[in-house]
Amino acid sequence: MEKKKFYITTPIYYPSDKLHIGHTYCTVATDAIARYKRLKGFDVMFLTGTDEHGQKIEEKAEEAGVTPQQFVDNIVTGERGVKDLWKLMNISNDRFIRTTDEYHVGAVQKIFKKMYDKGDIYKGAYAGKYCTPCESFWTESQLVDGKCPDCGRPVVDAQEEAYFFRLSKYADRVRDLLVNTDFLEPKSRVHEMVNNFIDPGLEDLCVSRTSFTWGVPVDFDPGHVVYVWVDALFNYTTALGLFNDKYDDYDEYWPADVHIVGKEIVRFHSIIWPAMLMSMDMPLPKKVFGHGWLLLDGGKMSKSKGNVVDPYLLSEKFGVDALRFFLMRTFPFGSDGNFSNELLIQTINTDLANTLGNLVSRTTAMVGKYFGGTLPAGSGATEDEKYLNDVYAQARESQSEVSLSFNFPEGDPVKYDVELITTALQMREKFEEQMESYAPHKALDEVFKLIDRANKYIDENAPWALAKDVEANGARLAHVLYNLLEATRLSGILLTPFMPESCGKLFDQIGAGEDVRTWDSAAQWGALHESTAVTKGENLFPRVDMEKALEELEQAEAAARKAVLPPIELEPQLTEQVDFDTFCKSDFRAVKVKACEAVKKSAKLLKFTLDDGTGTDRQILSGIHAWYEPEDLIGKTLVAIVNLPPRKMMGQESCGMLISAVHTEKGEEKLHLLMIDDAIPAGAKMC
Ligand code: ME8
Repeated sequence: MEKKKFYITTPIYYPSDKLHIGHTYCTVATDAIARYKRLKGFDVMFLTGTDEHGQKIEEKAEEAGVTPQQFVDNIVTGERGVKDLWKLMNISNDRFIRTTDEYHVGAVQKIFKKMYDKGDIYKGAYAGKYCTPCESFWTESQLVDGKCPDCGRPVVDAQEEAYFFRLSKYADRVRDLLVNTDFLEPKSRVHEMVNNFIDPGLEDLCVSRTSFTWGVPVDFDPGHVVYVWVDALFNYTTALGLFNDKYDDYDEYWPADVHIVGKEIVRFHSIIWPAMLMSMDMPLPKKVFGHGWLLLDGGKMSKSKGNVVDPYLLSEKFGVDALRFFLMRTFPFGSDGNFSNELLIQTINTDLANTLGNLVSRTTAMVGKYFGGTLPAGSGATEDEKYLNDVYAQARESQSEVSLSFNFPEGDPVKYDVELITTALQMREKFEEQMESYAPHKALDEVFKLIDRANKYIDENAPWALAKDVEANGARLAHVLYNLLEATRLSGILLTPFMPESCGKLFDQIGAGEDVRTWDSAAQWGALHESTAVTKGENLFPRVDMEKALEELEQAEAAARKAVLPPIELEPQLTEQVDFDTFCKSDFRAVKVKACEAVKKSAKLLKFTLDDGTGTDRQILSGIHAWYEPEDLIGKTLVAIVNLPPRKMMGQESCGMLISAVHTEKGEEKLHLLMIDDAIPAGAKMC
């Protein structure tokens, strides 16, 4: 039977900076969904890539003194670039598109021409605002406090001859799509789009630029480049072969089943994208899912704020799977979530080390200790348990509810077996329901219900007590351990999309072969061969020492921050001019340090007793203790401004100010007192 197709995409990322944990979140989520669909037997096409054109890239390249192509090549294919990151994170994309790929460029030109020929793209003049970092056009009324409504940064005036797309023509159809179908989810995003963008009136969209060149040239009008979002959005179709010979599976996979995108680009995907597809008479994607942001200290991560979290650092420290798991387990996919290193370590320790890791290591250790690694024949599912399995299988088939009631005498251990097994037999369906609603965090909750139940089952059955009398309890002990292996296997199958590598190791440890790692077998209790060889291997999820790890992370993050900081930063020069007479009113003199001591209770202040040539000592306080020890300054000749009004600091008077040179080096403030030739007498005037 031919497999059902499933086409899923991530946004294509701007290689204007190295990617951070927010991008990783989006890609890992898409990967987990793609892997889940493959597990279910779908023929999946998973596309990701990079969106390499636009003014922002052109400007960044210029700053770096390289060509735009060299600039993006470095970030996409260079060491620790985008491709390296997805490899490290075990992303299973089937295809990777770069919008600078020739086949894509040619296809975008044809697409642009087709919409132009249809009359949906026309020439006009653009006058408005442009946010370069977001590559977004805005009207005056859309600005918030005169700034970009998406990122809050300043916008620039953009005035140029441009082509426009008749977005307004498609407003009603797009509105209908959003309001009356499940095209856009979560639903909260629909209200946002309709209320903020469609109902106030959709204006035609500027779709070409002439003020820079880094883009797809409009082939019938040299000087114009296609607006980067038009170029970018069509990647989802050119990567399948639309208008190019590079690929040939457009008919197989288009329309996409889902585009996974971050909330700030929902507008492009749910309004502009369907409108352009309508113009092209192409089928619309079935769904756009707008996920939330990972925030840091309540705000969006951004390179310019210097608060990005490096996925390389975290995966090197805690392992790729632990990071993947954390991202999916902790943050509800449709909402924003606050990232913190503490939360990451807490999740690793609670869910992975204490809960899942404990189940695996205790179970495999006990099979080893009590049975030499192989359970005896007859320890597998009982006839009653097989019956239970069939009841649930039939209910799934007929889509009906199972209603069974049991009445176990107090202390009957079969009660524990039945509770464990019924939890397990319901898990896959509940998991599936959540995954199909794009709620991976809730899907994981379902798996952890079984893992928690299994850990409780260990305590209820106390295998160590059963082992004291193997003669009498050996069969029960073996059955208890078999049930634990089964619970581990079933959980492992559903955790595989999230932690592919660790789950492979988990299966190896419990002796689960390929035939019992499948989606079908995730709903079959008793499928694990009872005489399988179990080995207690490496600890799959080691516990993390929170305090130590936080300290190490802080150091590593500080070092990484320093590495990207400019080596030397200088205060900008003042542009406001002072007239000569005003300047001459400042009296700078050579002063000699007679005594110097730290001011009590102050970490910063040093108190100087200075010879200023007048015959009377001058006292100046200066906040420079971070850079100088008092004894090192005695006898030095410095420069002071002596006609500032006296002021009190920490209860002591300061008459003047010592002059220093300041700059910032790798983010650290540096200060040097101005020291002059000792041959210069105290009191000499500087002019
Ligand atoms: O938008 N938390 O590229 P991009 C969660 N080139 N997601 C985040 C995030 C965070 N802190 N920061 C970024 C673009 N993202 C376009 C896409 S598609 C045709 C073109 C997500 O590199 C962001 O929400 O700026 C977006 O979905 C994705 O990373 C790419 O962002």
